[in-house]
Amino acid sequence: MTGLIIFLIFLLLGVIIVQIGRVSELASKIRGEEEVEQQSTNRQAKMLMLFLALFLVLGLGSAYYFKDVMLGYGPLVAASDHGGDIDSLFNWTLFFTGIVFVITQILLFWFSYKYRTMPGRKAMFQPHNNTLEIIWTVVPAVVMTFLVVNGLVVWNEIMAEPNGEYLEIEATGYQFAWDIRYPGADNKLATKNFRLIDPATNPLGIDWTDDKSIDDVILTGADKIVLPVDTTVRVRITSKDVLHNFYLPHFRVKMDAIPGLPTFFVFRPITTTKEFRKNLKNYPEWRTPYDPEDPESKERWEMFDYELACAELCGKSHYAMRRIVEIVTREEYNEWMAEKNTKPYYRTTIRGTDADPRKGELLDIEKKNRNIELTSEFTLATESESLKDKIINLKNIFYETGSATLDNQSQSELDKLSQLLVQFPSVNAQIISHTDNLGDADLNYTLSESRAGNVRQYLLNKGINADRLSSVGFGEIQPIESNGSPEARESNGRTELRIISNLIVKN
Ligand SMILES: [Cu+2]
Repeated sequence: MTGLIIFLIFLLLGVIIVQIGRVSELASKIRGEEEVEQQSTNRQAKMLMLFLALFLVLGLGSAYYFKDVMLGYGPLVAASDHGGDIDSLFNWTLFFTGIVFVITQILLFWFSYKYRTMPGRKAMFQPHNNTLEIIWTVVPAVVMTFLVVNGLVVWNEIMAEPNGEYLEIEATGYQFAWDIRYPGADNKLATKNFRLIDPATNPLGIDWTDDKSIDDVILTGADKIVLPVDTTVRVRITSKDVLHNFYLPHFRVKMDAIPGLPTFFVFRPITTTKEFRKNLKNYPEWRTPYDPEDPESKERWEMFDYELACAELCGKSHYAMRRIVEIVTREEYNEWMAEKNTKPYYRTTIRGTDADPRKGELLDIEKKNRNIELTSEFTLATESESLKDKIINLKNIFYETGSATLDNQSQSELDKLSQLLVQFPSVNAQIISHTDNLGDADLNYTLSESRAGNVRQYLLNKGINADRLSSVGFGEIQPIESNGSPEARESNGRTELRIISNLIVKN
């Protein structure tokens, strides 16, 4: 109904305008052409002046009225260190171009009013004027130089490589999301190679043979990007398919993500999400319900989040690249990161699978962790009365297939074991070897005997007294699991250490 009424109003307005036109046409015929033309010129000149006044007042007024929803004015102050510099650059540019804009508009309309057609008035012919040429060349040149030089200074400051400590993360854009990579405990991102990209197992093409890759953490999907306040952050920005743009509006960070051409941005967040919300609360328009339909819903300032947007129209789901960014205190960040660090991508998704180029190889971190574990198992075995605790499964002792020869991978475990035996001189122990049930039982028995013997010999070579260490092989008769699967057989073929006596020497 409202629509129909509005339509009718416009229709009637149209009819009125056409009718007025006809009336003035008739009037002109009666009064004579020239006089009518002069009247119309005068009227148009006055209307233009009115338009100028309205245009300037309404235009500048609405810009002022809506300033609070624009970045850099009102509550949306920059939340990064360099953001203020960028905002002030914009303000200076706005200041100069604003002055020029207002002056030229006024002159444009004023001239068309003042020099309108009049009876007997002739146009002046002015082919050249040196003074004018100099003025309108020098003034813009000076202003432009000021703006450009200032802009370059700010740009060079922002784009400088960080000195001192910084956190480096990586953002890889693709249709239609970002993969965000954190460096993990070592604070270093591993190298990448696009030839290693595999959509299923290695979407970023990370080189798993690079030690730095072991602890890299990848945030995918809707995981929010958490960053610590007052910390320099360097973002490596890349893309896998088309142009994207890494845009953090509240931090005045904006950089293209270009396939094949890595870019970066350095910035330092200075306001946590919580602080920013608190500031928004001071503005009445932010204290309205977040959901206008539901007056009970939270207020807008409470629901505010920093965001990462893609600022390059990259395809039909371009909007879906939005991600929430949360700035937290150092302590909160450390807590969040510690939780993420327990699930690095390599160790949760790649380790031990066919996609793992280091499958079957012990990593340094694994050796280190195993050494800690072995030490506590050994200590427990010397203190505990329970038979179960006294037997330690030496999980990182490996032999060549079907042979008693020790594999090189066993070295770390054996060396730690010899250290422990030196450290606990009162401990006597026995090396026990078991096999799975594949092949001939007698041969398995002999194999286990010589395997246990080889382990013992290794430890003796390390200087352990022969009286303290015996060895025995049980072949396949003591499985810990039924030999149904390859995994079960693998755990049955094992080497154990049994603590036999712990002679406490009293002085
Ligand atoms: Cu995009």
